Amino acid sequence: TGPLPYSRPGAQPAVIRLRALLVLLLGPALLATSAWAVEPLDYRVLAKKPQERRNFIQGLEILDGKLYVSSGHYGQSRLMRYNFSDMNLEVSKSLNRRLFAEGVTILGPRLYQLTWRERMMLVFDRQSLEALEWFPIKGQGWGLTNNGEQLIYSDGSDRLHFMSPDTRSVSRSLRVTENGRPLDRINELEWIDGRVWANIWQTDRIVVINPESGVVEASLDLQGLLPASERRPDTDVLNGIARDPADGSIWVTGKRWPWLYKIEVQQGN
Ligand code: DDQ
Ligand code: CA
Repeated sequence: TGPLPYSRPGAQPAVIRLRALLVLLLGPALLATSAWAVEPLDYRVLAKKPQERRNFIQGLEILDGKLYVSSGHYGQSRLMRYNFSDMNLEVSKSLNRRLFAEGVTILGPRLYQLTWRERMMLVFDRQSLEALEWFPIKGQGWGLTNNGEQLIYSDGSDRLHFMSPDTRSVSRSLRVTENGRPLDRINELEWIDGRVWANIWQTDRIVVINPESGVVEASLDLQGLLPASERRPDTDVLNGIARDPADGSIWVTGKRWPWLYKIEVQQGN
């Protein structure tokens, strides 16, 4: 018996080359149908609460029965705390008129509020909301949330930055992709069940991002949530996501919207 044809010297590299070619050609196609597949989500409105229309919502968070709102625009930027059950405004702090307020989140004993082009992170005492200090950040400040350990912020690009509140330096920057392509204009954020939910600026869409891979795993289209009849000339885009840790409910709103909506999200088709 002679040698098998494919064990002839020189034949094996050709087989390997063919296999490499197949992986190269089929790999992306396989990824596109599995790892990259964006699951469409559906929603149902369960409840709504009236909201001050003047609030240009840039950050939204709920903790211990309180709703924290960061409202933007130069000369109008504020940090507010409402008693969430009756929406009674408890604290309202006006920022310096040169600051444009962005995302807000509470981690440990501090509340953090981002500013937009000023690239400053403002630090407040969580209880008293007394301003304590500020520190500079890399890039613009857009959305802000936390995963219990790190602050996570967006800067208007396709990146999410992870920052320890102790070191105050970015330890990891994650590129967000949808169907394999960069997804930019990532705005308000919320950490929900191990994922980052994000508003995409100037769209009615919320995406669900895997915080390890940066892959958009699901997408929720909220077009039509605020009916045309309730819009005014100054009504701006969908922005603001908050999960109430008390019951896991999810609340969304927009810039100068009259309502906060409690939504239930299900798999779509
Ligand atoms: N951002 O929230 C998407 C980061 C910024 C929104 C800014 C919209 C109003 C612009 C007014 C600019 C005044 C110089
Ligand atoms: Ca939020």
